[in-house]
Amino acid sequence: MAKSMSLLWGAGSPPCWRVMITLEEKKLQGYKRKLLSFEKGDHKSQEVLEVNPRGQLPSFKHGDNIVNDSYAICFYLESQFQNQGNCLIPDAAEERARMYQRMFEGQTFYEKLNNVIYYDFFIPEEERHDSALSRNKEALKTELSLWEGYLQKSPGSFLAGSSFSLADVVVFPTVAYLFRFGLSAGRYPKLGEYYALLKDRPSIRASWPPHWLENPKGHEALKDF
Ligand SMILES: N[C@@H](CCC(=O)N[C@@H](CS)C(=O)NCC(=O)O)C(=O)O
Repeated sequence: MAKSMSLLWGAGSPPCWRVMITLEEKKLQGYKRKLLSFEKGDHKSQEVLEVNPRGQLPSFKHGDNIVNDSYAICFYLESQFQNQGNCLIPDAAEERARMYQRMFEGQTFYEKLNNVIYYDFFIPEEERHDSALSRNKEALKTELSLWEGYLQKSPGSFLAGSSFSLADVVVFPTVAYLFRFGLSAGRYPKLGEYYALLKDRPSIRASWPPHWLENPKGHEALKDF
């Protein structure tokens, strides 16, 4: 089954990482995958554009079915392979509600993080303002308090509750980036515990960004948060 799947991916891309975690959780190892370089502009190549006209990664095919958005791929794989590997959508309505809520809030979390750590990358030099970056930092701090609170109130160790779910699949890469960029587990203890619990989960280990393995030392942009 996995042999009819192909994934075009980029190292360190959180959307790609979500898909790779899901493929591992659903025991779909053995899918075809090709690592492309953002630096070389591979994501705008004909090979990608044929699958994904947005020229973005991930780009994913299962047989003739094309699904490119990371959330869509995660839902697609979970529904097509419901009885294979780990079930990633909880049965209980209470946990399921929390899973959907945290998944979609996870997009805001990801955006607020990018607005800080990739500010210089996304904003042309002549449009950059210290005041804008400070505002983005304040917005990320507010976001961090929210997630710290969610984990504190969760009835289990995971975002939806007692079991690992699609909420963890999509949000974990954001949390991993926070710590890669120097977030203090002392100041955000619940996020620190969550990161420590999940980082060695087999699906996450197996899909860890290869350049992070080669260079375990991260950055310091969030050191003083
Ligand atoms: N909503 C998409 C976003 C995918 C995305 O933004 N991919 C980035 C890499 S992390 C990309 O390909 N960026 C290159 C570009 O937009 O030109 C998803 O979640 O899959």
